[in-house]
Amino acid sequence: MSKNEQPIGFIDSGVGGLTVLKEALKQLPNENVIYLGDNARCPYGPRPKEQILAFTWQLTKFLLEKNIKMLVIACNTATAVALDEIKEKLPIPVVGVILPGARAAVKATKTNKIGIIGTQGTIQSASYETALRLKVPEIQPFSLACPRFVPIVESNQVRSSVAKKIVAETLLPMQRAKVDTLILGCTHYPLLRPLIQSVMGEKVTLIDSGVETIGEVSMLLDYFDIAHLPVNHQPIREFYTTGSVDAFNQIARTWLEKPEINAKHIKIKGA
Ligand code: I24
Ligand code: DGL
Repeated sequence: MSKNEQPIGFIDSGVGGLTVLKEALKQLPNENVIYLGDNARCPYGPRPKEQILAFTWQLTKFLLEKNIKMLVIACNTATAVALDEIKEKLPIPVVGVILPGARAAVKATKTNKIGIIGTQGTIQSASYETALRLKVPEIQPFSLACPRFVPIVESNQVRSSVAKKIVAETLLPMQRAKVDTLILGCTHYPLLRPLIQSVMGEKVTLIDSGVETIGEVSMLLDYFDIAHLPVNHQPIREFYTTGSVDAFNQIARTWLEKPEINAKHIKIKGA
């Protein structure tokens, strides 16, 4: 076993990818990590494909210069649009959040009826549907864009009655589709999980793509023999944002329960 100290890189359109990073800190506490959030240009969900692809490349190039050993595209929208191209061109392993979620859903379903919710970009790309059908042709995927969910989370309203109403209304077609498994195909949706679960009913299995993704990262670290072994000192955790450092720090410190987080601002052309 080696002891690879190079960091794992995480990119996202903003702070949503911190749901994925939180899982990394839990499942892989020895790893050095670098997170880059494109807060200046968030959200990616409603943007055209070409733009999402160009932005994701810019984020990727920034982290490549930080000597990362693996790249996690922690954003569903960016994964849907850019994973294939980036994976093909990078010399290091690149992991997206879609395949691990699809794999977990295939494992969980008993009826082959799997629902997917995400941003407009993610749903339009049909990436989850393609991934599911390639694995098991019999799967009947049912996709639904939920453009109102990210704003609920970002306005701190997940516990409000308005949120309850919006989630119930939006998920009506999903309830009618009688899925037994539902993929939370957006970084923000784990924060709405209790609401989504109560609307869909306790019998529906919810799949958190972020959780599954880190399971896969963990497996790849072992497969390529590049995991970082436990050491006596604190691992390095670096945060970068293209937006406001104060706003980023506030959310990251609370969410990760790490008051010591001090993000750095970076300038990206066009951001
Ligand atoms: N959650 C998210 N984004 C926000 C937010 C939030 N404001 C409150 N909460 N704002 O995403 C987005 C716009 N900002 C981001 C920072 O830079 C400037 C622009 C979900 C985060 C998932 C980890 C609610 C909230 C919080 C603390 C922790 C978690 C959380 F205030 F959801
Ligand atoms: N991170 C995005 C995703 O997972 C959600 C926020 C956005 O639209 O940028 O799809």
